Amino acid sequence: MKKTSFLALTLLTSLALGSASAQTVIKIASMSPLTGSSSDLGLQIRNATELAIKEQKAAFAKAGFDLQFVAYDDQADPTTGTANARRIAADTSILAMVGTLNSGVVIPSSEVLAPAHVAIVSPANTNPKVTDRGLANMNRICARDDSQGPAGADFLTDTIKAKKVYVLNDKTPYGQGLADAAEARMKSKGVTIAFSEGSDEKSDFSSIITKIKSSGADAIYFGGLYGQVGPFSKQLREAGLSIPVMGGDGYDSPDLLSLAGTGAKDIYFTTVAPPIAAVPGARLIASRYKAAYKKDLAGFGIMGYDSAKVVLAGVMDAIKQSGGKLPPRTAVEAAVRKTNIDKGTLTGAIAFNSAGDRTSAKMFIIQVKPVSGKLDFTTAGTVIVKVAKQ
Ligand code: ABU
Repeated sequence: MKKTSFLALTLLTSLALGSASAQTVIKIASMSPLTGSSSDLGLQIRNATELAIKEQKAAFAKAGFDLQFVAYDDQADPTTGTANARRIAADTSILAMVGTLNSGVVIPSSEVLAPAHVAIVSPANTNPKVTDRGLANMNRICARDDSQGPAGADFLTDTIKAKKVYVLNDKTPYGQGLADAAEARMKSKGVTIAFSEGSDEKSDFSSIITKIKSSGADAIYFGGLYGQVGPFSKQLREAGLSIPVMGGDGYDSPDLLSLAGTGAKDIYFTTVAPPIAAVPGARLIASRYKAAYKKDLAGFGIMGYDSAKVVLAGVMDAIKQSGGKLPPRTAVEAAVRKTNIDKGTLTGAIAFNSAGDRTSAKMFIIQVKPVSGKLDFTTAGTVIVKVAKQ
């Protein structure tokens, strides 16, 4: 190649690169456990957020922005979550975050992100305190445990006809709050609480099982996550106890079945994430998800996808309000709270009340039972939870 044409080519290449990098970068973060015992749910949130962001890269490029995704692993640990939150706050190109899975992580992390005005849309955090603190940046598209606990208690008393219930929780804000809400409802319906305790034990449940046996309980309510409840159920059945186990959305992973093995019988749970069969519009996204991540899209992936859609709509609105320029985080925070989407989401219309709670959220009651000779999740009921706009 002649020296002059080589120089011309170099110039053209750098001009092309220059124009690509001239686009202002907007980053959207996700935060969830990508490692550890609840990573199956955390990866659903991460991956589905990434998918929604990739789908909108072209629209943002047309508006003059290079839309990027950055994922943080909180390991379901509040200290790791708050350290991540400090990094997110310091990276001014991050305008909003989808996450987290664990209420015990999002509560302190959102307090770090609040003064930096980083908007958060949670697909999964159900503890009432998540939104009851009145933070302008904190929103969620899922129902709350003050609805979820009573719904589980109602199922246990009205459908399973439990009379004496042993209540357990995992000692996290989620598990404890959920179990407390269920227990209060059961007590109000005349159910005897055999015993109520918290345990963060992950592998050897023998002493708890001995106590359950001698209590004469006819059912268990366990507020916890599948990584703990799976091995607990396995050991419970191995010890010869066949009483029903009920809990909340923390059970909503296929890994519950593999961890519980043959013990995955008579397990019931409420969940704030829809089963894939309840979301007709999820087929296309589910096939994209499978192609990209070699796993099936599940409930918390659906919730992660919709959370990302809310965040992206808020950022785009804020860009428009800023005359096409990079909006300040405060504008994104305000636009996200004003969300009023009724198209393009998988879980239906999304709007928030003044506290950041979804004005109409759905819950599902799931039963583990054999389907085509194999234990699986089946839907036993649905509950709509409505909250006032203000
Ligand atoms: N609700 C999903 C699981 C956990 C949490 O809220 O902490």
